[in-house]
Amino acid sequence: TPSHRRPLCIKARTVPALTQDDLKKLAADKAVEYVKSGMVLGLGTGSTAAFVVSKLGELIKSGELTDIVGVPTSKRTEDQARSLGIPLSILDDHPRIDLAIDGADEVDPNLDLVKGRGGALLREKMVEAASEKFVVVADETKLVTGLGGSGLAMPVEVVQFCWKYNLIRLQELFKEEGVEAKLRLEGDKPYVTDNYNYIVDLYFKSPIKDGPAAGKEISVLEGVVEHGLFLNMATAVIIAGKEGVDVQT
Ligand code: ABF
Repeated sequence: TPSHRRPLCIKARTVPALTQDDLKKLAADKAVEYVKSGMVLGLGTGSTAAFVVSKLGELIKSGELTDIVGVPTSKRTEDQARSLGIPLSILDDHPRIDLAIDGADEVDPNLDLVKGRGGALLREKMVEAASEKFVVVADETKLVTGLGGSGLAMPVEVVQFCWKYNLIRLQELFKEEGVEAKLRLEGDKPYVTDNYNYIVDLYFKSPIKDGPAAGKEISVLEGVVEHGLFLNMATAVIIAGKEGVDVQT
């Protein structure tokens, strides 16, 4: 058969499916577009935020971003940023942050968040509350219709002193919802935060009905340091999914 008469057979190119890490990186790259030279940046914690920090490191190294100061939200992030040559500071010296970029564990339709499964909730909340803009980066697996309803932990950082007493008080607080409270462990020892506290993880059976009320009730308990409900804090959420990157504000 002459070649022009042969049936045309176009082999479909198989595009490899995006992995969860690819999605996290897509969200991170999009968030870094918000960064301008001269900014003081809150540097988040977790695997998605780590992609942000590494991209920032690249841009600073190449000279595309200059005069950046990073305020890290954990010792892990501090180590990563330092290894990439990102100039660092703390809230004491930079109490006003232009933009914080961080991951989340759950994102609801109001852009309210559960954070802290990575254990850095206290520093994250301090830094993000001090930020003029707070951009969240996440892949689509983090989207929920109601906070706490994923069956995964809502963390509460508590002082080590009489942690069991506080664990029971937290469980009592949400007795009607049938919440189970568990001390977070690392191996067979309690997990210790960067601030030398423990974490009590709360497992809700259904979404938290009134987030602000729950947050207040938790916060007033003596010995509670911080909780993982980040309400009314996010300026924008960048969600990467198989269909593309979506920015919600
Ligand atoms: C931080 O890292 C935390 O608030 C949250 O717990 C966690 C999310 O991690 P990852 O991006 O690895 O899912 O943002």
